[in-house]
Amino acid sequence: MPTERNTSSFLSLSSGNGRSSRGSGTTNYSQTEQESLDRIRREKASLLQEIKTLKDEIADCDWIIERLDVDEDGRPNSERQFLMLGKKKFNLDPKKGIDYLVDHKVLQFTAEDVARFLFNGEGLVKAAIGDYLGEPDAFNQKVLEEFIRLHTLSKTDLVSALRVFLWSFRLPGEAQKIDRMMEKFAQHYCSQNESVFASVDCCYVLSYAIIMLNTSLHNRAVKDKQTVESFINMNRSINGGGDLPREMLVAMYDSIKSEQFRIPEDDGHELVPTFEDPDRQGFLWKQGGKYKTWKQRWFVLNDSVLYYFTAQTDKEPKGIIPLENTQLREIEDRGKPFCFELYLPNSQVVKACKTQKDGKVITGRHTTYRVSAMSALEKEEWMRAIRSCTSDNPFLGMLQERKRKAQKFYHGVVQ
Ligand code: 4IP
Repeated sequence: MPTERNTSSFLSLSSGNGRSSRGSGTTNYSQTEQESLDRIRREKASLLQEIKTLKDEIADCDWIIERLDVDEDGRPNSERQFLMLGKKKFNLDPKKGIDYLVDHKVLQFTAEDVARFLFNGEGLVKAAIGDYLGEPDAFNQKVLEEFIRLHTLSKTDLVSALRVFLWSFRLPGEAQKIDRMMEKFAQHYCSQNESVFASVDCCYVLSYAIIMLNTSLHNRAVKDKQTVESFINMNRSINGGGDLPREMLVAMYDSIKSEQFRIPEDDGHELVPTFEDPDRQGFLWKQGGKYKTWKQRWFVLNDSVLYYFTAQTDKEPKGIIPLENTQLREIEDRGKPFCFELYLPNSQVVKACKTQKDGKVITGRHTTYRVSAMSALEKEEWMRAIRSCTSDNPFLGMLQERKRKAQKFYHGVVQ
């Protein structure tokens, strides 16, 4: 609050009228100053009165609203309040939230009603929706089916359908859960677009390929961007043993290239991890392919791809090894301790590429990528991190299985 002295100095600045002399210790105002001061005091008092009246009115309204919404013990009493509280509970613990809403008769305990609530989604955390839909419990699974059914996908191309579907909740991180959701999505898509794919497996595999393509094209850290030809090759024979129309795959590629998927990121599960936060990085010794010399290289494991660099600060990797189909084993080597290696069955060449000194990119020549860690512990940690990206990974394993099924469908069913 301004003191009288403050007010008077304000007056002296603002009025600029003639003023009386000021004695030391007491303040004398001119008549004009005094009149202004009185007027301001009156205005201030009137404003304070107005503020008080408004505050009282607001308090009255609050009181009325509260009385309307709570019972005499002060507990929420209206559907609106139950709904608000239920949503808050759902975001912290989805099952408890649904139970609360059912107990308070905001929701019926039917898969349809719960699915509609999740599909509407207002005020709900998308990760919590994903967690609830991913639960293996029979009721949750029924809700998942109803939830997916609420998406109208007919006459929608697969990329657009995935854009809508993957935005309605956050995919959980667990392989089995992702598998269940993508399976039901593919079933629903195929039931609404009957003649597009030869099988649900084809739709499932292609959906996953599209998600991977999105990562490849839009994750700045992925240097080796997937080309339209490699996208087409990747999806060879998945349509009941035959190929999908080239124009369809090209259109999908172009759509993803021009507009990346929006994926909800409101929790810690990363469907699309970034290179800034790799799964693991550090120095390892790597044995050469043709000449078995050992070179110390900086390795980065990110998004199921192992990169190696000559120096830690290098921007361009020297080599890139996608891990999807590789296998991993511990190995003894006479030259180096703490060894393990990536390999393929039947001594096939491991899919990889590397940049030569002249800058030319060529395919790798290794039948095994043998590396040596700096300690037993580092070896263990590297192996654990790599194993989660290789074919030992349950989701990638499931995807491979699905791909095999999609490719065999024609021979198995039609012939
Ligand atoms: C080289 O040996 C290096 O070990 C290379 O590693 C390796 O390439 C070569 O394998 C291997 O012959 P020398 O340097 O003694 O010639 P780096 O590229 O890390 O320097 P990659 O990258 O494939 O391991 P081949 O298979 O390219 O010959």
